Amino acid sequence: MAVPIETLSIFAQRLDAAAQTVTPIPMLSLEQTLTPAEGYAIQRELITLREARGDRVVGHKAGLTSRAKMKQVGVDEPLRGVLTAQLALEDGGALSRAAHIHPRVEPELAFILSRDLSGPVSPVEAMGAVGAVCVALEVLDSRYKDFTFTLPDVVADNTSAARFVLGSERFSPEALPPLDNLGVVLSKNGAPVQIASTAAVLGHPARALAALANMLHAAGSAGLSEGDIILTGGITAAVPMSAGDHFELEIEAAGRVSVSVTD
Ligand code: OOG
Ligand code: MG
Repeated sequence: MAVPIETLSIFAQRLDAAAQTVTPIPMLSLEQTLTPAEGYAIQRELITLREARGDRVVGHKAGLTSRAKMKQVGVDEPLRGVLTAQLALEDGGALSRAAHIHPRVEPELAFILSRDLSGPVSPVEAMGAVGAVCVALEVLDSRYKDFTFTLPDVVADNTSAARFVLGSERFSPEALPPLDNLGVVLSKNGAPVQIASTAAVLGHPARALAALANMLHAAGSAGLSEGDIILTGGITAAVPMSAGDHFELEIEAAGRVSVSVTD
């Protein structure tokens, strides 16, 4: 039997409160079996709660688009989440450790769309909607205890989205080498902690963008819009963040971005 809409709304409020009070909660699926579609309904409700506080949607994220990420969290299908204005941090900015439950950071390639994009689309068609490319650090902070969840749980929690930092340099896709094999180095306190290639993201990050547009289409949701910021998914497993840490990401030809962690 389908979960009543009131229950989905209570779950969204619970996740919202967990983030606001920096207090982890037990997985929702321990209390109630949820389908992926119900997870997305809770996610939508969670975004509505944020919008009611003056936040606004600025883009979308694809998640679990690399083997390294799927393996890290034990969920093996790509997911989608929503990026809002209040999640954005400036390049070189500071993240408060105390404002997060158990933050982790991961390296990503980001796209900014120069036109609307709706599924079904191929990766080549999707790439045609990309106006700019930049590097990005995504900070994840699962609202669930021990950073443990099932697919519907993590979808409900807006795919653990907490903050994102875009590199200040933007490149037109034509100005860059092919995006299917760019070197990636994530450093912590000056030493590399993750070294990889953009190939890890479904062979080419454009596939993650197409998958995102196609997931939205399959769900009957609105497509992507001109100006949207798109995170194409963690290229490596995410790294825990502690107060005092400084993280820097460099992707070959696509620039750098950094974030520091304060108490
Ligand atoms: C889920 C979010 C996944 C990505 O880029 O793979 C994600 C998680 O790891 O908590 O953002
Ligand atoms: Mg991510």
